[in-house]
Amino acid sequence: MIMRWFPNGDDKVTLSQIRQVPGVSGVATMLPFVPAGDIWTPEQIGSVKKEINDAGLEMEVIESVNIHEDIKKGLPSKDKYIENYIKTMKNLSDAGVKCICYNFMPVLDWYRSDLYFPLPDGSNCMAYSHSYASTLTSDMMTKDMIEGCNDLTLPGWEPERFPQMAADIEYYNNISRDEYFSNIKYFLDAVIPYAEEYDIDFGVHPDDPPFPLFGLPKVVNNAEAIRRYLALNPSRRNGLTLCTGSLGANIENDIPSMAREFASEGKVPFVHLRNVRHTSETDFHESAHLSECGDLDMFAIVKALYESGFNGYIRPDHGRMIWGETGRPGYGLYDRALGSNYILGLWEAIRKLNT
Ligand code: DNO
Repeated sequence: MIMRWFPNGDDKVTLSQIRQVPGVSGVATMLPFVPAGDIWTPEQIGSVKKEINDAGLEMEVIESVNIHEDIKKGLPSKDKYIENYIKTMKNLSDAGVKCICYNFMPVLDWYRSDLYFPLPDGSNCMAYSHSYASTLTSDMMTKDMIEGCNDLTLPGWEPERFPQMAADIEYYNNISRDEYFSNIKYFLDAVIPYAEEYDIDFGVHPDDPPFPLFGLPKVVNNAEAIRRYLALNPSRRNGLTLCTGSLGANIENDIPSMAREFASEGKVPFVHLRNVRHTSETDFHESAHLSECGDLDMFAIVKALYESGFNGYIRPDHGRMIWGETGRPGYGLYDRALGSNYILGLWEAIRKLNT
């Protein structure tokens, strides 16, 4: 069990607080100040690792090493960025990293239409309205997210992305989904042999939300798309970050069955566990992790993982903001701490009932 944490003073939650959450042994982190496409140097990695290890925690998971847009677009400059990516993998492996979470979403990483949606219990959480999102331009969307971020960087909304966003959207509107998948395959075939050599599992993160915006292709949004993605390169290292909230936003996705299918193939190195409550077929708000607080059956998901021999990393995903806490939306301490211990409780009960 790990928790997400951002280095360089860019997190209100401290490593010593995380260390005190029972059962949490490490963090998933990243170097937010290194632009996508640049090499993460051993010195940069080493100094974050030292800080984490000094706090008594492990740094075995990186979320994310972002992929340069030229790779996603399949431009000739992609090879240079892929070469840099492989060097970063080597440097991370030398520092003991075992898992890289990344995504292949074009232009946008994730989006919510409300970062502070009020719940009846007085807490707040993030929410999504598809009809609202569909009225936005990329500039309006960026403005919403930046204004809501509480002066902390929002992962996936790094300022370097903004200037060319509108042009990028247009670019992707002019390539087919098949072409996009061939760009993914090109990337995977280049990096996965190194993942094997460096002992690193790759976990692609699903599209979040799983519904199309700005006409951009969706790549990892249901079981069929995941099967297609994993088949692009058959290595076990080409895996999935099973994000229950992202996939669960589509009510047609059966998350326990996806967990069972992909974890039993050994293709799930990393799980993001969170719950969502739908207010319509496409609209939802995030919720406390407990099954009864949302639409996902956390017991069924954890049971499917357990029974499929899952032995990767889990982190509690986006929690609510509770008890007056302020900070990066989705990434407060308290609700994620509650969530992690609920999940660990489910795991313990299932394990003991099975042994
Ligand atoms: C949002 C996160 C995503 C995720 C990336 C992985 O809160 O779940 O930003 O980290 O998509 O590359």
